[in-house]
Order: sequence, then C-alpha cells, then structure tokens
Amino acid sequence: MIKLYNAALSPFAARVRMALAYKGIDWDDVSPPGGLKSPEYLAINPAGRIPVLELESGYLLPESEVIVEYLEDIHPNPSLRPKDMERRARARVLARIADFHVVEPMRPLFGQLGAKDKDQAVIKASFTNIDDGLRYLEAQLCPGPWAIGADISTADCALIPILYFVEMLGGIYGVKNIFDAHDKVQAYWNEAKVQPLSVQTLDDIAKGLAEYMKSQT
Ligand SMILES: N[C@@H](CCC(=O)N[C@@H](CS)C(=O)NCC(=O)O)C(=O)O
Repeated sequence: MIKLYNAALSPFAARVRMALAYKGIDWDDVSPPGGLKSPEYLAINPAGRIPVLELESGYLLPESEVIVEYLEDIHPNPSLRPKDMERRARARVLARIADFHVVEPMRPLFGQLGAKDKDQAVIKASFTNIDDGLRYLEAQLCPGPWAIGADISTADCALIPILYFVEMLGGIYGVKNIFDAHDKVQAYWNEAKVQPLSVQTLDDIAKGLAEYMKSQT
C-alpha cells in the first residue's frame, strides 16, 4: 500500500488526502519520524517538508501537486483531470496560483503567530500580497460549484485547503471578510467548502489544528 508522510494540519498534505479520498485509494498514514527536520526525515525529503508519497517501488515522491498528478495517472477513475484541454490547462493555472500567489505570501504569517512582538509591517505586507494573489485567482476562476465549473478537478484539491487557511489567518489577525473584494473567490469558497469531500478534508485540518493548539499550551 502507498504510504503518505502526512500531517493533518498541512494544506499541502490535505490536497493529497482529498485526491486519495475522491479516488478511493487506500493509504498508510505515516508521521515524519523524529519530526520534519530530523536526520531520518531529511533522508526521506531533504526539503524537510510534507507531504511525501512513498510508492510501492520505494521511490519517495515529494511536492503535493506532482503527487496529485501521479495519483491521477495511476488511478484515472474517477478523474480529477478535465477531459477538455483548455479546462485541463486552467486547472493547472489555478493550482499554480494557489501555490505561488496565495500560499507563499501566507508563510510569514505563520512565523508571526508565535512571535511575542508581532511585526506589523510583515503582517501588513503579507495580507497585501495575499490580496494580490486573490485578485489573480479571481480573474481565473470559472463559475462553480467547482473551480473550473461543474466538475471537481485537481484545482479544487489545491484551492480548498489553502482558502481555509486564508480565511482562518484573516480571522486570527483581525482582517475581516478577506474575500469581500473578490466576488468570484467568495462565491467559489461558499459553494465549494460545503461539498461533502471538502467538509471531510476541512474537518481533518480542523482536528489537526486543535491538536496543534493543545500541544502549544
Ligand atoms: N511545495 C511543497 C510545499 C510543502 C510544504 O511547505 N509543507 C509544509 C507543511 S504545510 C512544511 O512541511 N513546512 C515545513 C517547513 O517549511 O519547514 C508541496 O507542495 O508539497
């Protein structure tokens, strides 16, 4: 059985879990041995990041979007890859926007969460950059319920966990109604987050978050 080096809280691992669940693929849930930066785990992924999928051959495949594409290749039914070539390209664009233009600007906010003296300039810059990313996303989203229209795709596996974090961080830092200036993103988020597969994926993240908060107290 394939093994996933996983953490419930990770939006990148959640992307993979969502694809596994949609496709009905059984998998082994493995925690990074000794933590993400332990020598054991750095031998598994020198980037010290999750997720990593261990294939039956023993090959260790990093990078969530590549993992999702791999799952689609080995298990094409039910499919997360649109048949129409333009939609297929659009799904890839959306996943890229999620990774490079929405998640990357969020990273400094995680660093600030535990900081005693929060750097307001860093926080402000992050939210400005997230807003730019959401504007980019707004221009590319299709009418829903899913990111490229009627059918779920790899783009949804990328976007749903990430938008959950955008909303959550907005709440934590007091940025109200973070999607307000982006009608299509807001409409997408409202519709997509209540789909049963999204609910299951987001519940797992919420459980991971609750455990993390408990471990911090
Ligand atoms: N591009 C990677 C990003 C993975 C990533 O950043 N994972 C986070 C967890 S959400 C992580 O392991 N962070 C630990 C670190 O950056 O030190 C992917 O798509 O898999």
